[in-house]
Amino acid sequence: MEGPVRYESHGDIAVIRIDNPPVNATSHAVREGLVAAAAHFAASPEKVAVLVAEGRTFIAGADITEFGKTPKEPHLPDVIHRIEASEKPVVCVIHGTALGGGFEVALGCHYRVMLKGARIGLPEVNLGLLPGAGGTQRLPRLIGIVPASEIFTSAAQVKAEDCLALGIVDELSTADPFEAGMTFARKVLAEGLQVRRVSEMSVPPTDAEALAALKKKVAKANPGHVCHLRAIDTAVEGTRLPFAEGMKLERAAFWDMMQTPQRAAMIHAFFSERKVASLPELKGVEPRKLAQIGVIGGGTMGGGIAVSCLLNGLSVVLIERDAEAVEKAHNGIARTLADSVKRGKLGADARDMLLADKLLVTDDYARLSNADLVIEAVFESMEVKKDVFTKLDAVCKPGAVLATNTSYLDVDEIAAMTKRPEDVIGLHFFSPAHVMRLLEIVVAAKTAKDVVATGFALAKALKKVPVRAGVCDGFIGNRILKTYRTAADIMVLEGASPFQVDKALEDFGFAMGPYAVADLAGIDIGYLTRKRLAPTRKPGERWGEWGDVLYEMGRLGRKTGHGHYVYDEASPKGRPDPEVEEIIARERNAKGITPRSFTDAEIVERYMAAMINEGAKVVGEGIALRPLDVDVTKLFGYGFPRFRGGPMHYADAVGLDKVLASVEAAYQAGDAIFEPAPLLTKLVAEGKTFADLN
Ligand code: T1G
Repeated sequence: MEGPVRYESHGDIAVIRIDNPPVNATSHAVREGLVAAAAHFAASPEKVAVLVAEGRTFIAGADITEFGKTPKEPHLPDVIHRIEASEKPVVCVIHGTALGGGFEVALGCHYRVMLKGARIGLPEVNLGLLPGAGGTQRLPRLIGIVPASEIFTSAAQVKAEDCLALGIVDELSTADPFEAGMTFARKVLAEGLQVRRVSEMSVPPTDAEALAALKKKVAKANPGHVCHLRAIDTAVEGTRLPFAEGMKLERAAFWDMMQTPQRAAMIHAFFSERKVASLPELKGVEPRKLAQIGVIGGGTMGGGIAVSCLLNGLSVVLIERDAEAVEKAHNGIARTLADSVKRGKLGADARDMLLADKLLVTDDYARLSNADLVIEAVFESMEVKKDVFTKLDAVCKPGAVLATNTSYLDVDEIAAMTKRPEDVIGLHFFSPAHVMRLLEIVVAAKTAKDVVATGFALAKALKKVPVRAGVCDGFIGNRILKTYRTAADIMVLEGASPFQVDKALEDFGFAMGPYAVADLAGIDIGYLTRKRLAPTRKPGERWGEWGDVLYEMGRLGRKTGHGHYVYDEASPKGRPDPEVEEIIARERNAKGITPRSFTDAEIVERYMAAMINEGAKVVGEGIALRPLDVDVTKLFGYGFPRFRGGPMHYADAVGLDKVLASVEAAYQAGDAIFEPAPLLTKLVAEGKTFADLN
């Protein structure tokens, strides 16, 4: 047989081998090949078949590059039905990550062998979908509706040991996939095992309370999403029907989800996350070696960066200014690692090894002499950074990469402080640095290409999502944040309550509204930013100053238990403080503003107009390479709702002409932040979309 599916005869055992790199996705050719192989097996003398895949993983799912195109037969559910309908047993071998349609193929086989270290999962909800090839109908029959629903609504990957315990697989193996399959096939022959179809099994009893509790938890964890609850309902209703009817119900539900804007947005997010990590300009550029990392500053950011490096196999030399700060930094890192142990993310022995062998915290800069890359994470002051980079220039070996974690300062100016500007780059982590996946890689004018490649290699090593950024105040994320935060302040000055603004944006899907974020980050951060930006403000520009009043009152947000919200035992998540409304009313009064009411829809429209317009400026100025880089930045660093795909994808969905109209309407008041972006105006004039630039 030609193509990505081959058929081999090994005596009484047939081996059906899938070879469709990079992840054996069930492309049209694979589906056709599987149908042909099943027919060949039925007509051949072999008594048992082994289904196995080449490369690093069993089937990793349906081929998502085919999504959005007209589906071609044979459809995956029909392919799986052909395999399951075989009169002779089919054994599949799971290695790597059998996800989505890949796991569904495995469920259609009669026996399942799994390699230790392998994982299964049904991550369709991460794409705005639900399992569409029998996952909602077979898995519940195998392990029950509630355990199955937990798997396909969490998109979690389930370890081999747990799969064996749950009864999802029959055996674990440490052999290679082919050997593991052959061994089990010989067992089938020796014991005369017959076909065992999951579709013919009856569903184990469902605990109604557990199901209700799961639905409540899923709805709370995925506000605004439709696919999670639809998946559970499909499993509950479908498995009450004869299997074939249940499959029809699942198919209908799957195609409903396929049509949703959420599916388009989440597929966009999926592919964009991969596109940002592979820059054409870096093709063939060899990154520099990365074994030992230096970190300057052991505070929240420096400590988090050190932990991220330690958890990903890199050794760390962390510099603090004196013995007391050294001890404090070391204890902070130890506490964070202890937390990882408590949450089961790290073994206690591994933690001890990291602290003993992979981490050195010292006040001696000379210990950086062998560092391959050093990340400075000290106070956001150009003077302090100048001192640090002058020292680094003196002690670091030739070829060491010198990185700054600054969140807005001029990386060109920092590079100019050294004799090696070509080795200087910005690596902007987001707090907490060992959790947040976004890493802005800020490329200065003189940064060498292999230093950029090294930044991307570090991102991969740390499992971060890297976005290339140019040099400007705030790079991509914080520059856009400044704009839509100002837009929110203007609406509050004009009459909206900050609490209404937060609620409207949380209903839109943001993890938190801007004022809850301000309380979390610290009102002092906002205060210092406003002071820093004040000289750059254009005449007549408006922005909120009540934050300065809160700052002067010592109300710094969560860390003091009081900011825009009051945080105490009664309301740990914070309750609106009516006194903030009085403070804002006084500011409106002093500025001669007569307050007006806002609808939630207007709040969202204006807020998003500001975000999209600034995003268009950032792309137009080349600070971000493409609109999708802005989307990824907001998705992975700022809690933008994934089911809306990012601000630029959302803008295309709304229609750029409508967005431009919102921007122009807001600009009537003369606020510079709403000056229409040239790129946005150009795309509307040409009838194009941001997607055309991706
Ligand atoms: N289809 C096509 N290409 C895929 C793919 C897929 N499902 N998954 C990955 N790729 C490409 C990816 O774009 C990249 O390409 C390369 O493989 C390596 O990926 C009917 C409808 C499997 C855990 O959601 O989670 O089945 O950039 O960089 O970090 O019910 O890829 O190299 O050219 O991510 O080692 C369900 C999604 C689909 C799995 C590997 N399946 N993929 O991670 O490599 S919907 C998924 C992943 C479905 C059924 C429904 C990960 C991975 P390139 P990578 P990785």
